Amino acid sequence: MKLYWYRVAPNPTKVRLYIAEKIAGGAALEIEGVLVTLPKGEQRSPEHRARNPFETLPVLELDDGSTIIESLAIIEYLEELYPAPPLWGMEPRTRARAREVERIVEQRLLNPVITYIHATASPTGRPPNADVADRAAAEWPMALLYLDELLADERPFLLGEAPTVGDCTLAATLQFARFAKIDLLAGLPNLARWDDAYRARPIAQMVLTL
Ligand SMILES: N[C@@H](CCC(=O)N[C@@H](CS)C(=O)NCC(=O)O)C(=O)O
Repeated sequence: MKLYWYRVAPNPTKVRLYIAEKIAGGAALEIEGVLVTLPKGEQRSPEHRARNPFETLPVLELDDGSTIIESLAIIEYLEELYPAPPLWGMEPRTRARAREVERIVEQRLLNPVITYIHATASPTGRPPNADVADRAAAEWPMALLYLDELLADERPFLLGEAPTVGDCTLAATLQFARFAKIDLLAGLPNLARWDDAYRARPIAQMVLTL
């Protein structure tokens, strides 16, 4: 299998963190990484469009040449192939909670952060739009407060003692915010502690560069 990715871009980073967590937990995942340089527009090349008509990353290419073009679908596919260690948890209720928290991180935090960054100083050259940026920035404080409260009992990961996919999505989001010099963590001590601890882990350091 091949994973097409670019550094710091949050959706590929989420998948790369997921893969790193799985390998660290003993999964025999063998995936070759292939860089697609987003600022140069390589995602719009005919080769990449053949992999993914939406011109985005990540893309997982299987050995038969077919592709999976949504980050969460890639994660679900790999999780079914390599169930151990379980990155959604073990029990149905835990798995539902892990999926719920991951959706909150992606939809209420990552997506507005991406929208804001592309509407202010887009790394891939999209035009600025102050109204879009303002609306996006109004969306994320509630998610940040929710996560800060979730982490108030000093648990090491969002769901407790072991990482789940939401931790990968959150770390990818906070790295992208750092790249754009947006301080999301002011006044959120629990989230700031989670961020420091997550980034200090060797697994995270294999993937995160900021
Ligand atoms: N819903 C998709 C979103 C993919 C996406 O938008 N990826 C960004 C990088 S984080 C991208 O490739 N953008 C290309 C561009 O801006 O031209 C997923 O979760 O995989």
